[in-house]
Amino acid sequence: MTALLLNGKELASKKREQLKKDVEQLASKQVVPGLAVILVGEDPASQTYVRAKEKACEQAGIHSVLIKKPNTITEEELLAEIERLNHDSSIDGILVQLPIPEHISEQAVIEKIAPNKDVDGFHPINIGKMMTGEDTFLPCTPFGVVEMLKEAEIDIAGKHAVVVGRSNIVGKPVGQLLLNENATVTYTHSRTKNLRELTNLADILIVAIGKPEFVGAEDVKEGAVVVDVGINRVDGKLVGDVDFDSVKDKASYITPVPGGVGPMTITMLLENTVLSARKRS
Ligand code: NAP
Ligand code: L37
Repeated sequence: MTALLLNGKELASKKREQLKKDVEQLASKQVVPGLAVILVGEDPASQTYVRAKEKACEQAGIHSVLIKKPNTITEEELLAEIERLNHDSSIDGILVQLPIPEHISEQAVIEKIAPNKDVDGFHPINIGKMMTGEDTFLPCTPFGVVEMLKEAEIDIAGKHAVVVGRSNIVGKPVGQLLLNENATVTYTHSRTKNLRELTNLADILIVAIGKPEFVGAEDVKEGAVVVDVGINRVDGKLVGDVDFDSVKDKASYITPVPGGVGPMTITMLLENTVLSARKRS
């Protein structure tokens, strides 16, 4: 079998066209969605993603401000910046690009963001709402993954989804969203003993570990849907956590890297920002 491509880049661009129209409609009501992105330090990957987010906002007509802070910023200063944005009526969404320097508490930063501006969906209140299936901001990467599956009309209900990786930003929430869609979910991680047996049971396999081409054809069930969240730079080239060339002959659907989940992550951020602006009171 040769897998069909889950083309994130294409879906992202279709969604961004629609967003542009939504933003125009809001503008006729004098509402311009605003996103503030805070970048601390000089991490090259984060710089690339933040730049891509700025550009995407610009194309969609979303007002965006990039706030760059040096590595030496104190936690107190960063929290004060967030507090200022919480009260800025031109800002509907606040995103602090992770990772942040070790001397600053990630949890303190996330909890400082007003839940109604938390377009990353990382605030404990929003995580709680996601778990109970209440309407809330969904974390961008997991949200993008589910949107790709839905666009391809892949049935999730009743399927066995195996998630490799349990980070707060990808693995845990993507498993929760698939559970909300009535999948049976298995989480795996670095302490899992029979990892490759478990991945072989997956109807839907989500891989988010950050290990280049970790999952090969032998780890995948014939006909499985394979979503590769990983982004690794190897010899100047981007590769996922899945060995695309071998797995594509066994899977029914597969996401490429680049051009898969990455562009969807950015698009769902824009969607969350527009959603937040719509709820502005
Ligand atoms: P992370 O915070 O580093 O977490 C990695 C997870 O993978 C951890 O749960 C870890 O287990 C698990 N893991 C590591 N090695 C493993 C192994 N050999 N076997 C099984 N599990 C293993 O990473 P992340 O932030 O979730 O990101 C994962 C990947 O996705 C990275 O490549 C990142 O660049 C990419 N990413 C892409 C997007 C996108 O939009 N496409 C967005 C975010 C991240 P423990 O918990 O036991 O340590
Ligand atoms: N929302 N996203 C949010 N909050 C965070 O705190 N760290 C983080 C986060 N992660 C993130 O933005 N990841 C991400 C990863 C990849 C892309 C975008 C965002 C992306 O566009 N990837 C392209 C290739 C980009 C490149 O050339 O490097 C792709 O096609 O996959």
